[in-house]
Amino acid sequence: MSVEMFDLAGADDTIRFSPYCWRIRMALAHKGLDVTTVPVRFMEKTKLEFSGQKLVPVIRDNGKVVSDSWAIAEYLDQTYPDRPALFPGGSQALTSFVRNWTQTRLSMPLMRVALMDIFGTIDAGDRDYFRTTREQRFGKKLEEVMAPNEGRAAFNAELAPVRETLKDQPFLNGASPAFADYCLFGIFMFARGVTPSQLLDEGDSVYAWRERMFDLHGGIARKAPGRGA
Ligand SMILES: N[C@@H](CCC(=O)N[C@@H](CS)C(=O)NCC(=O)O)C(=O)O
Repeated sequence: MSVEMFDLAGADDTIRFSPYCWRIRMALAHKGLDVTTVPVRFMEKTKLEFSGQKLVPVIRDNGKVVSDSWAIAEYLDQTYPDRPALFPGGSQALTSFVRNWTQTRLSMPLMRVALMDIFGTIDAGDRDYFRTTREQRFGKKLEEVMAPNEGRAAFNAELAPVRETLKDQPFLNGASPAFADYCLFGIFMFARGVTPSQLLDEGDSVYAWRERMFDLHGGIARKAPGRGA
């Protein structure tokens, strides 16, 4: 039986752009588990009522319901210990650093590049909710958050330690990918889902890593519909 995964969707519900959901799409593929995704738009939270909270991703696996991407990754390693590990060799604590670093340092520069692209990607019925909640969060109008050139430069500056690391090894986890890679990759899949803006230069070690990530697990990420590269 396949794992059911509730996943944030745009107006075109083949576009899945949540960075947290992409972490889990990749994690499920890493574990070799079949998945059936259920698209959820912002105004369709009733679909999540069974989980007792309002955010995606949520998975249902053999009747077990788990929400929150980090809790899901832990659940998958605990439940499927004989399959490739998401936290190999006791790497969970350091992976937590990668998770928090992506969220605290990369999200905001990316918003400056792509916030209005998200607005253009989501369903018309989601736009009032999105504008209200995000303007509360950012303390300004969506349009005032935008500063694409500065955002792209800041995003690339933040990637400096990743860039250095990936000059010496193919994945953040080392010779093969693990959840640390998926935490960062989710950010790029979010960008690919919503924006045609190019974030990386071709000669960049991060660009080469992202290409390797696109190709993992039968190329599920490369095949996913999106508005960008
Ligand atoms: N800590 C949660 C965060 C999940 C989260 O923020 N999900 C966003 C999508 S990227 C969401 O469901 N947003 C719905 C909303 O803002 O109403 C995780 O790691 O799963």
